[in-house]
Amino acid sequence: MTSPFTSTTPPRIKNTKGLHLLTASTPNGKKVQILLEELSAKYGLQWTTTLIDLETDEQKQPWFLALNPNGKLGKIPLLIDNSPSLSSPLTVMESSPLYSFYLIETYDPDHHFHFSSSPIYKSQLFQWLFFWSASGQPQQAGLNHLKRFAGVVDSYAIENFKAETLRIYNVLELHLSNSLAGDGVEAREYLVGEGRGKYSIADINAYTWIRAWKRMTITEEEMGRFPLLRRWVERIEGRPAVGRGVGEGERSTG
Ligand SMILES: N[C@@H](CCC(=O)N[C@@H](CS)C(=O)NCC(=O)O)C(=O)O
Repeated sequence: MTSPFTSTTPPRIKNTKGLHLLTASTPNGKKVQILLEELSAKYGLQWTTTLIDLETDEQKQPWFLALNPNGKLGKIPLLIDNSPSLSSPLTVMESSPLYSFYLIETYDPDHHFHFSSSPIYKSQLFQWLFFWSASGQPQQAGLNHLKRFAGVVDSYAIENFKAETLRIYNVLELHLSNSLAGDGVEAREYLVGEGRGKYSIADINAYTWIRAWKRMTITEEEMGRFPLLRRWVERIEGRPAVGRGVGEGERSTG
């Protein structure tokens, strides 16, 4: 592998040894920040971050595009692993595979935030990860963009994105209720795992988006239809690593 750095890559990024996350204060950035905080709490994992200014299109600068395998599409989050064990710095794009395959496989050997011993739970983990990333995230992101940033009002598109986002919330509510598992079965606390479930990357992946429901124009009345989902948000919010992970600003551990 050749180095992804160019002569204009900022020194803070180029010279960092170990893990360095290029991020911004968005749900996709924060889902990776949360996992790094969780891994730090469990294993003492260390990393640094650089905040990318999306308003000035810093992610479209040639030095950034050279780092991102997604060619001309400058997007955060982007992780650089410049650990001594690698022959040259490795870049990883796309928030959900970034942490589900790379960070988890490499830095969570004890499976605190995933499932490896059971093919059933491993399969369920990927079902809920992909369900959110492929079905929930694009709808909520579309709603957010059209309602808050598009500059034109397209009521049909907005209603469509909102209806689909709420439909996905309803699927999550039904899943958390465990009602399909039979009478008398307790509601789930987390999306995947035995019984009431175990906190995992499937939860983090959806949480950073769903926690922002109000900002993303979902009303109290609409959210009132999903009491279990609201409690799930509060439960995850209560984790100290989550509180640190959703914080603003550059971060450096160790
Ligand atoms: N599917 C990607 C989406 C990444 C994405 O859309 N990132 C946004 C911020 S959350 C971004 O970088 N926007 C800047 C741009 O599109 O120029 C992921 O999950 O990582």
